[in-house]
Amino acid sequence: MNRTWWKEAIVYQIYPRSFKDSNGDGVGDLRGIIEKLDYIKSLGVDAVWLNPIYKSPNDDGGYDISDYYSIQPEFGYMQDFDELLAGLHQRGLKLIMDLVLNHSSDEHPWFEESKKAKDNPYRDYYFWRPGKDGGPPNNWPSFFGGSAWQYDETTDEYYLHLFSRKQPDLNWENPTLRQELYALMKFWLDKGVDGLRLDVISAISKRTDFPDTDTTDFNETIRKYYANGPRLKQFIAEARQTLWRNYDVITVGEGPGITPQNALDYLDEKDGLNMIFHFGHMFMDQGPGGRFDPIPWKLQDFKQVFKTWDDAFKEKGWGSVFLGNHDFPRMVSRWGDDKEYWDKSAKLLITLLLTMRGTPFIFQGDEIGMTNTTLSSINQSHDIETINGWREAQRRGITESEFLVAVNYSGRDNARTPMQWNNENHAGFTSRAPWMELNKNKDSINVASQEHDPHSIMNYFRAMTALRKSHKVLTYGVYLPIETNSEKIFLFFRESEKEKLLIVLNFSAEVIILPDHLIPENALPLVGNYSTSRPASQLRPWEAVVYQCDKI
Ligand code: TEU
Ligand code: CA
Repeated sequence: MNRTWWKEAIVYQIYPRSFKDSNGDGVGDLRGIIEKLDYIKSLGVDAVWLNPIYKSPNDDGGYDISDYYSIQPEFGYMQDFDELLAGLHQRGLKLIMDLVLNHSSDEHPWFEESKKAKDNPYRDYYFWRPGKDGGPPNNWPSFFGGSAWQYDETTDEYYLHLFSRKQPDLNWENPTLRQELYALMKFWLDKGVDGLRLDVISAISKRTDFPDTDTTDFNETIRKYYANGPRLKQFIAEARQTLWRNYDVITVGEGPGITPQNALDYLDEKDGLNMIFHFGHMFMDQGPGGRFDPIPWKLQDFKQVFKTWDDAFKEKGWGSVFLGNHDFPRMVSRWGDDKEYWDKSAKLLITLLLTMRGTPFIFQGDEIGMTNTTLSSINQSHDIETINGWREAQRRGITESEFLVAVNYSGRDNARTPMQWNNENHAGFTSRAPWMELNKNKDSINVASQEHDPHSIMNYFRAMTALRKSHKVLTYGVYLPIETNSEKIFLFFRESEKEKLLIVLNFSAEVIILPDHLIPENALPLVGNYSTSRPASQLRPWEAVVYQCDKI
């Protein structure tokens, strides 16, 4: 397997609006990130993935872009971006930009033209269709509730928006539009960015006959109707051949609906992406109704996802590993225990993330164990998915307190509360009223309180990034899960010709006695989340240990 920086990198995801405010307007900005470059470097990460920073009405957290060539005014100016990129590169850090090419904002000039008339030159930059039987052209639901079609009376037709009404889908069938997209990507690549995270790339090829979906299971509808369209491979290959191959840039495709069976179609060495984000584990606690229909998840299924996807990329291709991001609840609250075993389970999840095969992505704040927040009313939410979801829930007679239980478990606001830097006002995120309320635990969970504590989650994260760097087996070694039908423990080896590490994770609050033979006699513990020793075969609550095993 050829060695490359992006397979060896640990990536830190920054949601700019909530990272650091430098000018006291309560909104995070680029200069705030510049202030924190040494902090980011100190974590032992190698690259930053920046969520969208382009001009946007902010209907969906910046994923509704109205000008791909300019910076969101609240975030700063283009020279701030140039300084940020230079600052990252000076520190040996790379930058992965987030580009949203499946849809634009409805305030983008392209759409403002397109909606004017059926014969407007920009009409086919988007998907317009006449209604059917007095309603939308088909029964596709939007990710954000309601129909995926919006009627526009100017031309008496509907336009497609898989996401919000303010995010009309771009028509990649139109070669002129594709050339415009390549031009805007070229603008950023010429600035020297090192990677592109391609938002919802799996949906850019539409089934232009727009058949009705035959299932009420939303994630199945994504897989069968929105993702993996007929020309997806062709569009990716064209972008690669036309543009990306001329730059030393990596492309990470966000692929809801991409399956282990078809993932390699999109990761072709010559014509494909470099890696994808898959969502195998990300919907396992969502029922047929999607995000606000939470169901319990099983550790067996969780473990199976890692095995299934590692098998998919055993010979070819490359995956990313993430346990949380700006679209999902905080990893310690979702997969760990953010109450009694907050410290141990946060460290255990960091251990899993940094010993698994695939490029690890850590979301801002997860390195200090930030947890879910608690909204006490829907109007505290800033997320269109939650706000629209509430409108749908009301129609089904669900009360606000019932809906808030689902929102506080799986809503996206959980991950978007401002970063907690210290225990000063607004946790040092801003000097004035923040755009979004901070988590109430900001005084006990913050960077400053962990910086000098050798046993803090943050310093455990630093130890784990150092471990991953000093043991190449964690990057290039094979992943060998130890099959147990346990709902409590997750065990696996990472092995190369030279090294063999055993990772032991207790995903429970119980003391687990492991079968004696399981941990090799001479296994040497390298890192663990308990600072005291114990009999090797006894795993304490939420205990994580990385052992060095002899290569026999
Ligand atoms: O998310 C697309 C996606 O993968 C959805 O499943 C995602 O989980 C979203 O929250 C809907 O449930 C990308 C971005 O990461 C997300 O922030 C945007 O809202 C979305 O695309 C539209 O651009
Ligand atoms: Ca600001």
